[in-house]
Amino acid sequence: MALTTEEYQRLLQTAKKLRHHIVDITMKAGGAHIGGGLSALDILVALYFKYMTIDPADPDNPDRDRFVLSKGHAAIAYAPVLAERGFFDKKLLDDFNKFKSPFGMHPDANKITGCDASTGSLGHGLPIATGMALGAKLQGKKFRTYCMVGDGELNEGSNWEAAMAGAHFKLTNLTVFVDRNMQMIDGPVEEIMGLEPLADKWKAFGWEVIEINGNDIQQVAEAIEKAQKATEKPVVIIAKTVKGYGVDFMENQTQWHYGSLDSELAEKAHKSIDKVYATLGA
Ligand SMILES: Cc1ncc(C[n+]2csc(CCOP(=O)(O)OP(=O)(O)O)c2C)c(N)n1
Repeated sequence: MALTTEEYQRLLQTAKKLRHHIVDITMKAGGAHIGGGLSALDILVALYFKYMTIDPADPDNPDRDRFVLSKGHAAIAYAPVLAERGFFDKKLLDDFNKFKSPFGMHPDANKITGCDASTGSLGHGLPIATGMALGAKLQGKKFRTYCMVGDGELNEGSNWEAAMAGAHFKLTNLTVFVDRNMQMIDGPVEEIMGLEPLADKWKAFGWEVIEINGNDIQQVAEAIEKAQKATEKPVVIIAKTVKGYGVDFMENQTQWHYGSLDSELAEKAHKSIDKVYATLGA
């Protein structure tokens, strides 16, 4: 096991707290991409609360690890993670996506402390992360770059150009997560533009592939530790997740790609989250 019982409990509690926060901000904002935010959250928690070398007091340190949220619409999960990690006051998120707020529906690195890349136009984050990792290698820097792409996002050809480059330049300092929640904006990924056999595709592009349950923090932790030891090939972690994870009426529902909550629905969402974490012992 990568995580001790105490670490696992700490990360579970953090994820639970953040899921409640995401529901609250979505309600206040009048809507957000909550389904893909909730599927991605456990990976963000493992990275930001255990594995990334970062310092909220020194957010621009050139030697810090980098993270690129290529599926930028999941800012509804990413911004609360940065706040919880101490990069800025979480009260600022009460105005998420409001006029003049630094927090729009997609993250802007020029406005958000701790955010390494502006994203939202799908297909651009992995090329950016690949450049960051190549830059580190050329400069002999030790920092690692992590990137998360959506599975629907892999419809964008630019990802595959970056995948070729990552393998060509042997970027073992780059780790990619595919949030394999099987859903995209307008339906199931395999119906809209099928990706299978996805693991074989990445392998053919020269990557080492790890497949996990991406909502199980222990499995996420184990995969990250394995990826950190890569010496030959860059590593992609295909993380099977559930879109809307933790909120029963959102899970695997296409219509919850983007949705809004009134107070009654938010209450139901909070109850569902508590139920899930009760079964996990948190
Ligand atoms: C270039 C581009 N085209 C279209 C969109 C609109 N869009 C936003 S989210 C999304 C679906 C992405 O699916 P996926 O990557 O699977 O996201 P997830 O289900 O994890 O939220 C689309 C098409 C966009 N943001 N950028």
